Amino acid sequence: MVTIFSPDHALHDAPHEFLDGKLIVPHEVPIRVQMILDALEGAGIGPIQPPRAFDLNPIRAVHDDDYLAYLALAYERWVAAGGAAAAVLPSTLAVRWMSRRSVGPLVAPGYYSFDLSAPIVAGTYRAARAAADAALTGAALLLEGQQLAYALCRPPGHHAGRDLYGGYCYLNNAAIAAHFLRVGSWELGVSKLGQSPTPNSQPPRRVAVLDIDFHHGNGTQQIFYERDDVLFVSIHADPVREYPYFAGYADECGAGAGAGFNLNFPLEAGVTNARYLAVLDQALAAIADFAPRFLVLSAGFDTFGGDPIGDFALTADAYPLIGGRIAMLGLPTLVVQEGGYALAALGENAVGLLRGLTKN
Ligand code: SP5
Ligand code: ZN
Repeated sequence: MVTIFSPDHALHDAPHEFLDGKLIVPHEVPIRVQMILDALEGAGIGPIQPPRAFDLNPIRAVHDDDYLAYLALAYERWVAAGGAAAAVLPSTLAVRWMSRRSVGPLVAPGYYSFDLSAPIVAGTYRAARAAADAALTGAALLLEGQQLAYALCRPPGHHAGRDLYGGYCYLNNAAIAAHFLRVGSWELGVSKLGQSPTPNSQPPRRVAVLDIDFHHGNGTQQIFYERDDVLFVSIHADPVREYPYFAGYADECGAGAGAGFNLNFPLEAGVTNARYLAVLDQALAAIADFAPRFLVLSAGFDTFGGDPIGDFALTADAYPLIGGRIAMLGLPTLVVQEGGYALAALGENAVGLLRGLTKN
């Protein structure tokens, strides 16, 4: 089992986030991944490697060019136009009947984001690129024959849509990796893989994304909503009561060719280990039916009972069991780090999940 990690994550360090009208200390902080890294090293769970450097092509396959160009220069342009040096946060959001494109330096944040929890600082884009590179490196390792890789990504990604950031997420690491696994390296013009590509005549390499973060992966859902070659399955807090509120309901099943290839399991507060595992079994049965060639696991530990923004009741014992059940699919699996904010528990929970995944 290889872990892919870049110290460049620390370039993204938000000064604050808005929550319920309060400017608060951010939940999504650099020490999160340091806690996990320390625990992995302590557990001797396998090598930790830096990501390979990918060009923009595999990211452009998932995110719009204008969005990427915005993210790359958002902070400098914001500051030059008189925005607060602390971070980019919009004043006016594009919503429903007022969603015309307007992308001046102080206004573009409102066009390209959907909440006030994802400030952009000087190093945000570089950190997000490093996280996407970590996910892509993990995907490349699976394409090269590895059975399990862990992309220790930060910032996380599953709330980021094709052209929309929010929920601490800017680039959708899991979606970028899933699409890369789906199409292979050759279509993306990436020649760095140490293996000749599988010919296109081979059967389609369908990919499943299983999202076990506490929050619905609204960005990943959007990206694959009309596709039948990438199945998206998410187990999460019912959006009736929890973020992201406006997506993640059970009747969101996919559209067009993607009808039937999006599966949401919204859950009540107080979910226990036993309850979670029973729902996980239903999710895994759907994935097994789909018969993918690869699995991408969007892994958040905000399902833990002690998480400051979650309301499930999972204990540390749950994560090895969750990993063990997922491993029973027998699929080459890329674990992509998403949320989880109970700092002191993150290391144990990550090690637990990975230990479960490496059994049988
Ligand atoms: C990647 C990720 O986990 N992003 C989550 C972003 C959530 N931001 C809004 C959190 C709303 C918290 N509501 C507090 C409820 C306290 N029980
Ligand atoms: Zn989350």
